[in-house]
Amino acid sequence: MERTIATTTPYTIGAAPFRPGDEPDFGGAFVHQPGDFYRPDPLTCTTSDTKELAAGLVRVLNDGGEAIGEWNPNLDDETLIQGLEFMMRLRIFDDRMMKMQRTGKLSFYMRSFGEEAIAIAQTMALQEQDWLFPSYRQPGAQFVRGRDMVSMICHCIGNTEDNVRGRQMPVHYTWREGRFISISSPVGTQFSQAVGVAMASAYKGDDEVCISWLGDGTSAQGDYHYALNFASTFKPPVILNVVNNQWAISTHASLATGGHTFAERGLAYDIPSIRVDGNDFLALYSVTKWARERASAGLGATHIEVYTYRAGAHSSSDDPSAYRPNDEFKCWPGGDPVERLRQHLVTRGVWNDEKNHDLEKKIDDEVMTAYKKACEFGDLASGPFPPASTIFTEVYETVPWHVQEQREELGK
Ligand SMILES: Cc1ncc(C[n+]2csc(CCOP(=O)(O)OP(=O)(O)O)c2C)c(N)n1
Ligand SMILES: [Mg+2]
Repeated sequence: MERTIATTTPYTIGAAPFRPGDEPDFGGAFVHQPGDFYRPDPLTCTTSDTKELAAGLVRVLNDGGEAIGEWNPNLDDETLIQGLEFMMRLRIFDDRMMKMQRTGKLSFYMRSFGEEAIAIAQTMALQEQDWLFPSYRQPGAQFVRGRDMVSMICHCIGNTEDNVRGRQMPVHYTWREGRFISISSPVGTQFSQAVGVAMASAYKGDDEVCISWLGDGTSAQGDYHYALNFASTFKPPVILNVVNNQWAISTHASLATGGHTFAERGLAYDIPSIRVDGNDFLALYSVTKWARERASAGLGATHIEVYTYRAGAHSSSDDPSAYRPNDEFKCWPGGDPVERLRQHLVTRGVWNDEKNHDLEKKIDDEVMTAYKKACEFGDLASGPFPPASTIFTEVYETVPWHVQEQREELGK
């Protein structure tokens, strides 16, 4: 990094490369190009075989929209168009929900802007029986698993049809049927939970792989290390992703690494580790499929750094213009994940402006209709909301005496 934070130690601590007013310049392109890296056999690959993959960057889509190299997953047109539709749905959904937040119809919101490919490509590469342990930046996995949008919006409003009865912050989804584990506000807890469930899955002999995601900032939590430690020792079927989107609210990722890539940290735990372009749908799909194959064969965990850029604000409560140049995301060498897959489909001759326009319109209508339907079960301004009694229900199988006492005191 060019700039350093003043420190009393002789060490240099990384800082954000650009601040408001600076001209952001990431060098125009990534150093690593599609086709640069070999794809080791997932069934014989050792940790040391992945050293270069952990330091480098697996990419498939080149700047011309072509799929290049050994990591090309060779997906058919239908699967790719489905992936594009899921990503467009997430982006349109996010934009609409953000507008709802700004007009007082939601209390809080978090978008996946710029990171749409991650949860979508990775969940598409898994099997239905696999378990998802997401952070708040992977709601898109629910679209892949077919969650009803009305139910998602009811949760964000916290109305009577919210499946968690207003107990969680908006965007902290829970969806049992989709094996989408409840999102935790204290960041990082999902990593060790994923490893634990994967250990149980291996113990029972089930082919149920767990996947989890946490952010660059969150990887500084102990939870990250507990998870890698157990994953290293017990070799459960788990895929552990660090989504390096450059920012942890206003703290730059360089403060969390100390020079090496996030992926390289997995090597020290003897876990095969790969760094992948998080804006490249095909590369993400391919690396995740590779990791699943290892997990399913009983070969243990894979550690993945997903290299991307958080294009939007951290949340509806954040103003990034206070700590980074406004147009920094436009200079990101990874580009826009939705545009890149769209360009690939155009290059294959199966997509055009008209199809794109029609799909956008269809999704827009779908989101508006879902929002209106959700409001029939209560809106933020006037309710109705879940009854106060739900503070005491649906958490404990056997209600502890002190909670029972509180409930009686409230008279609900
Ligand atoms: C244990 C804990 N510490 C702090 C916070 C406040 N907090 C919420 S999100 C966040 C930043 C996380 O950044 P990162 O892990 O990079 O994920 P990103 O938001 O970039 O996806 C912080 C500090 C929290 N929710 N939980
Ligand atoms: Mg981050």
